[in-house]
Amino acid sequence: MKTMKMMKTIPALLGALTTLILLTACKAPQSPHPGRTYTTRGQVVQLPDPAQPGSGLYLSHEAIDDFVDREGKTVGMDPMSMPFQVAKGVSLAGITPSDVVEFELTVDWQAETPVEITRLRKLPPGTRLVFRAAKPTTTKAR
Ligand SMILES: [Cu+2]
Repeated sequence: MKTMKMMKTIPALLGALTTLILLTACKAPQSPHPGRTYTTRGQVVQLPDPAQPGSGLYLSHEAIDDFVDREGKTVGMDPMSMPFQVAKGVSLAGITPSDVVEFELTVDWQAETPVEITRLRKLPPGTRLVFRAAKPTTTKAR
């Protein structure tokens, strides 16, 4: 009779243990994950459309060599034209399409808005951009 009781207890214990392991595994990636910032340049393609909240600022940006992806791998980002969310407090006053800007991108994959522009300034007219492919700076073997 004692053995029978043990047989019932073991699956219950295993279940509890599995739950504990799963919880621990899920917690791990949430370790302190400070946002990374990148400074790059780009040309304004299109300003955010006030009629479409979240439409973003379209920029044709230069390569970001040290761009780190969601998995923490330095993959770099090639030059491309893409929309960016602009953080509250960053003014786009006086910015018009075709302007060349330098901007700071803050990337925090845990944040509600993972990628956003946190600083932007207009560069002198005639500033030439270089659209070469990204050269990921640290290629860690995995
Ligand atoms: Cu991009």
